[in-house]
Amino acid sequence: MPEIVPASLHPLVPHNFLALPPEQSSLEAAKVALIPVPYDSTTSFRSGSRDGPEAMITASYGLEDYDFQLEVDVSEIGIHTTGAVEPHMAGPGPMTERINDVVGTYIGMGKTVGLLGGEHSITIGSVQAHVEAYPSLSVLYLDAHADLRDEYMGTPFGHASAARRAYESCPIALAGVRSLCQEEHDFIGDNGVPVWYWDPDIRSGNLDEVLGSLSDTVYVSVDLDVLDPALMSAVGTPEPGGMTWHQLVSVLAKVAQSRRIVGFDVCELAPADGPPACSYAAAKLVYKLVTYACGNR
Ligand SMILES: [Mn+2]
Repeated sequence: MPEIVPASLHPLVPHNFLALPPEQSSLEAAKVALIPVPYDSTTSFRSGSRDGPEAMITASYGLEDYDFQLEVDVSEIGIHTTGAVEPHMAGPGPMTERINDVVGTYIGMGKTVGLLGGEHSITIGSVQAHVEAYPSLSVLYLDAHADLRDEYMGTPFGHASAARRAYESCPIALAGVRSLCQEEHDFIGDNGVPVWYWDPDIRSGNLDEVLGSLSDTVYVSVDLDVLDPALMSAVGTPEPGGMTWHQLVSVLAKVAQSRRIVGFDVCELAPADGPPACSYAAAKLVYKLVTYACGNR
């Protein structure tokens, strides 16, 4: 039973995604569990994504509950914002296991899980937990970088290896890539990993082929640096070029039309590195993913 809030407390903003009242944000009432993961221990260029989850939650207060494009009132889906996952100080390996455990627990409760990052390494544990629950899972990995290094700066569980670890769990397709090292280029070639390299015209190239490689059950992982830094400068590794907002949303819409999105994450928001509009865009992307995952079931 959602708790009753006395009328005198109504002006207090509930501290959760979309600032929802208990009847739309309690664990029992919600279809979706959003898990904040304020973690950026393996970030190599600039840190700051540990502040990403909090910035997304605060920015979400300003979002309209109704998505006019999808004709869905997102608040009615029910969104529970969980407590933040505490960083594991024994290193990225134990942190991956911790995320796997937490995500698996919420999936076990029947929730659709979304992670608020945090750096991109948090995807590894989340994908592992989702594969366990959905054996036919595939991953759509939207990122300016390939993140396919076997190891980076002494760990196989860092942000630069997130796609590589995910690939070991289930099929993965990369989109928006515009920066990679020789090792990653060779790995893509040797293993036939489906990659849509960034192209300003999203109707050209092999995007349809790459999206077509996804199975029916999809986990969407977004590194916000897939967007043009002109729009999204608040990321640890801004890479020139990149998608516009509408291009990114239309890729997600395309996937949602023919596939079931069962989980997602939005990573690498480092709010101090950019204007407040970046946190707002990140929050809106989370909201879109909630809707694509649950809005038309
Ligand atoms: Mn990236």
